[in-house]
Order: sequence, then C-alpha cells, then structure tokens
Amino acid sequence: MNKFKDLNNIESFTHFTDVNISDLKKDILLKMLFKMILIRKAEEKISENVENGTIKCPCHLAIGQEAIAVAAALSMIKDDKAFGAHRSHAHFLALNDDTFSLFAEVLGRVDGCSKGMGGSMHIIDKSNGFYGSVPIVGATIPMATGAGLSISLKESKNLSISYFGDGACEEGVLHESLNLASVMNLPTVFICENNLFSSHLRIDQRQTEMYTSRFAKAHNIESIVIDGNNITDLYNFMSTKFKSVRDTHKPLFIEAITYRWKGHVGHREDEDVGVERSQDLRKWRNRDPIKLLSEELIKNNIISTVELNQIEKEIISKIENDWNKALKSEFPDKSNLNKFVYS
Ligand SMILES: Cc1ncc(C[n+]2csc(CCOP(=O)(O)OP(=O)(O)O)c2C)c(N)n1
Ligand SMILES: [Mg+2]
Repeated sequence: MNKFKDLNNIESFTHFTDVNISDLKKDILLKMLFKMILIRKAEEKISENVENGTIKCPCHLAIGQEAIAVAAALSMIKDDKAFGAHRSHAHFLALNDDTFSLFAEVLGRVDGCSKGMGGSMHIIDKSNGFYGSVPIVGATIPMATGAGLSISLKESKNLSISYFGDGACEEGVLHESLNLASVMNLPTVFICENNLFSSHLRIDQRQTEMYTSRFAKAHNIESIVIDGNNITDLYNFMSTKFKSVRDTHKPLFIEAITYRWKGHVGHREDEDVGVERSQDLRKWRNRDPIKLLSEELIKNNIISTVELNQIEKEIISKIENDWNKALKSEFPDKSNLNKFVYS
C-alpha cells in the first residue's frame, strides 16, 4: 500500500477539520487571534531583517504553524514547563508576547532573553514556562522527559511539554524518551509538529509512512493526529487533555499536521533544495490558521473587519516599537564570552 498517497493532495488529508468557535468564550478566542497575529508579524519582521542582513544568526521561521504553540500555551498553567527546538520563536512568544527580548536576542544584544549570547536557536524564559530551546535536533526531548520525572517525583499537578518535528522522530533519543515516559508514567506531552519536512527532505523520502504517532503507539502512549492549523480543535483537545495528564501523570503524544511557509532556514519561501514546494504552499496558504480563525470570528459577529484591522494595527505598532528599542540595545561586552559557560 502507498502510505503517502495523500501527500500530494492535501485536500484529501483526512485529519482536516473546520474551525468551530462554539463553546469557547470571547476572551479566549481573542487571545488566540492576538497571539497568532503577534507571532506572524514578529516573524515577518525577523524575516525582513534576515533578508536585509541586519540579523546575522540563522533563523528558522514557523510562519504557518502558529496555532499549535498558541493552543498549547493557552492550555498551560503556572509551573508547567515547555521545551522547544531550533524553530521556537512561536513557542516562546505564545507564552509571553515578549517581542522585545526576542528581537534583542536575534540581534545579539544584551537585553535579549539569553543576554544576546544565544541567538534565535537558544531562547529561554523560565518565568513564563519556556525552559529553553536547543538547535541539536532531539536534544530537548529528554530534557522535557526529565522535567516530567521531576514533576512526578514531587507529585505535583503539572506537566512538561516537548516540542519537536517529524525529523526528530528519526533520532534514537525520541524513542528512548517515549519508552521512559511510558514505563515510568511521566506527565510529559510530546508535541510533534509534523510539517512534512526535515530540512530539505520531505517525509516520504525519509520515512515509511506519513504519521509519526505510530511511534507513540509502539510505546503504549495515548496519541492523536490533529489538524495543526485549526486552533479551536487544538485548544479544545489540549485544554481538556492537559488536565488529565496533570492528574494521572501519564504521557500523551500529539501529532499536529502542519506546514511551514518558509524554507528550512532564512527568509526565502523555498530553500528546500531539489524539492518543489510551490504547488503545496499555495494550497497550505488557504489553510492559514489565522485566516481560518478570523473568518469564523467575523462570520459569527465576534469581531468586525474594522476591529480585526485595528488589532493588526496595534500589533504592528508594538512590533515596530520593540524592534526599534531592541536596535538601541548594546552588544554584550567581550568579557561575557566565557561568563555563562559552565564545566
Ligand atoms: C542532531 C542533529 N542532526 C542534524 C541537525 C541539522 N538540522 C537542523 S534542523 C533539522 C531538521 C529538523 O526537522 P524537524 O525535526 O522536522 O523540524 P522542522 O525543521 O521541520 O521544524 C536538521 C536535520 C541538527 N541540528 N542536529
Ligand atoms: Mg519537520
């Protein structure tokens, strides 16, 4: 059987669902909208400044994938701990809306969330539950699992989250972590953002089927395949299920199918050498998570087009202010070079 028969025909993806705002309060819907637009506009700003050379560090953008991080952040409570990877601006911003410290970090300035010593792939904000990102693919999966072990030993009602991509499922450490979490009943939520690509290789060039949740099944971990561009489905599932993970201390695997609009790294739409993405990209743009939610909000008179434009305007103005403020922040002193290195 060709397990990839759907891959070139996204209309036939069976997990696609319609955004459904019923049962959700206006304040949560507006938070979803605000956070997704903030992340989108912040990453567009970063993209622009990678292109013009102002940002020197490599930036992996998650434009198109915003719904997953926002739904998870809105389902988290105090002392839950999330761990990201190389593509984590959205995971960070969904928790803190702090475009200033993200911009300062990608610019390598002292006011950055990692004091300007890390750049785009080493971002952290423990005070808001983001326990850091690491560019080594798979590296934070055992850290999140370890955080799950710590929560379990303390018998606290919290959880840890590991964000990773479909490519990380090809690393042994994912399988070791799933096994440990399952055997030891750890409250860790494994969120696979399956964007069908790892660097320049599409999933059908690397794996024998499209869905990574089969790895959770192999370790007897409850799993779901979900529409990663549908914020209401993601939120309804996560907000309910996270509660039971905190209560039962059993792991959970969420496979959110999505698509990144940019190439693997940098500002271009398609840096995926040897892979033609333009057809797919056109279709995925129709499944823009922001468009899907805002259309539904307007249709149901939750907001008007004028109000939507106003929200966008306010976000753009915050981003311009924070960007200009970040540009004025100093570069770290050379004496910092070994200051944050431990051995
Ligand atoms: C251990 C390791 N191998 C290879 C790389 C190079 N690399 C960086 S990101 C990436 C792709 C990861 O793909 P995926 O996990 O699907 O995440 P995505 O980029 O799609 O968000 C690779 C191979 C790395 N950073 N670390
Ligand atoms: Mg991927």
